[in-house]
Amino acid sequence: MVYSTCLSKLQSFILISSSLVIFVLSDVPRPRGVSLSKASLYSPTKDFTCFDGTNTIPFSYVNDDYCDCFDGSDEPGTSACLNSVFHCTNAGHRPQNIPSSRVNDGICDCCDGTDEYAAPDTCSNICEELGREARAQAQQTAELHKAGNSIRLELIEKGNKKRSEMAEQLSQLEKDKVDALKIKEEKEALKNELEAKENEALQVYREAEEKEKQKKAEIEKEQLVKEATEQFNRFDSDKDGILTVAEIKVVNVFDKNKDGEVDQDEIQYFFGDNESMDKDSFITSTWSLLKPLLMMEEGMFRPAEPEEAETDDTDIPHEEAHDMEGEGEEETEDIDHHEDLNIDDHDQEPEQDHTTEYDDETKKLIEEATEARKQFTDAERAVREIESNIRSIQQNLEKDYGLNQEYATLDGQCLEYEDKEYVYKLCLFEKVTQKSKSGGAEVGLGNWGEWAGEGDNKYSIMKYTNGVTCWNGPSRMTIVHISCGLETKLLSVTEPYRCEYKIELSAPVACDDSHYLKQQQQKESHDEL
Ligand code: MAN
Repeated sequence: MVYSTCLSKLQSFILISSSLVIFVLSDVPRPRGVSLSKASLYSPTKDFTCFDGTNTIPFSYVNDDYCDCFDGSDEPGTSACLNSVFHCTNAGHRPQNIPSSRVNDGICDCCDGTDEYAAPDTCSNICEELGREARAQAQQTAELHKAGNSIRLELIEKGNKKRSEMAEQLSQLEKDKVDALKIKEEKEALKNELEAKENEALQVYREAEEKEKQKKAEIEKEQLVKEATEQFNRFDSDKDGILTVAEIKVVNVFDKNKDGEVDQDEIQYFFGDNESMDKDSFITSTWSLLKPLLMMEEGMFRPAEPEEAETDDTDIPHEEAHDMEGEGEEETEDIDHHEDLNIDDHDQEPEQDHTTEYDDETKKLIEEATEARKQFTDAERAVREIESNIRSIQQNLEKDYGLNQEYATLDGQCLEYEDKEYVYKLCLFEKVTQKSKSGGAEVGLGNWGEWAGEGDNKYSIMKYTNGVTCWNGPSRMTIVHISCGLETKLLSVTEPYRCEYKIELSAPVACDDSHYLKQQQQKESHDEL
């Protein structure tokens, strides 16, 4: 410990001659590693106070290769403090600040070589050469900005023109909308009036049709009662007006499963829990169960003449009919008889529908109302179209196209970029997409979101968000960095993080001459510090 302290002091002594005593060659004498702007803080005639105010030391301790200040401000020209900064003047090029830890480390950090003063032969001063190259480069960039800026000025002019045209269109559309709404109202009133007349005329037909329908239903009902009654009378063999279990047991149509007898399940099916059934109950409940069976078994049947039906009922006793089951002639006769009983005339009468022939007056009213409906629909569509145009112009006018509307004419312009795997498409202020070269659907990498640059550089970064959701992850999004270039084109597309894409876009619109000059000046004055 003592040894190391002694060694450190010895080193300090050796270095004092080269660090403290030797002031840098410039107008203002200052310790090594100190910038012009901080020179006044190091006065050889006074004690030195650390920048953070935590310690005051004799001036001879400055650059003595021993760290006395927590902030490293006493050792700008040595590597004694971890956190101090060495300033190289770099005459002929840009001044530079480097961490003092790099002082005398055998590597040339400053182009003037001053960071390696312990071995002066290590580095040669290449600042003039570098400065020349940098100035040529800066000149080129300035020229690019100048040329780009003139295109940008044209874009500004076009952008402003486009905006004022849109504003004009908008006010014209607002006027058109007022007119279109008026027409719509008129057409609606006319439609209502003509529809009322049409309705009144059609009402007569509707009532007639309704009456016809009712009549038909009544006939059908009567028919049903008639055929059910006929069958009831046939099965009611003792003609007492009551159908009993005994009476149906001998009629084979009640033998649903055709096993040769009408069993308990079948009786239950047709009679429910009743032992007998009067005619009304037969008509309302049993007939609907029986009729399909009769029709299936015996084909379509139509009502027989009352006399014939009477004859049938008396001529064919049920017992006999049952006994003769499967015996051909009688059975056939029975079937024939029922085939004749074609009571279902439903299909034979065409349905009364709206094919009704209307009288000429009604026809004229329908035509007029139809035309009025069409005109109203057209008027409605016209209003909707105007409203949709208004909305889209308003959306455009609300968009931020830059401080001078310089981006306005680029809205909707699409640019493509291909890499090995994908074709990327950026439609400015709309969306970004990606399409695999090996096929498949287009994948949305984001929709226009906002400007995302900071401060004065707001309009140099675009953000497109809410793209297609990444598998097991968030929605895809794209950041577009815009730099000055004479052509509007995509320079690169990368995916620095999964489903987060970065596009480099060069465009004259980003060549803002005055902004560039301002930035350059700021940089230069910062470098001087
Ligand atoms: C697709 C492409 C890629 C993306 C993956 C994520 O293959 O959109 O860019 O990284 O999906 O699963």
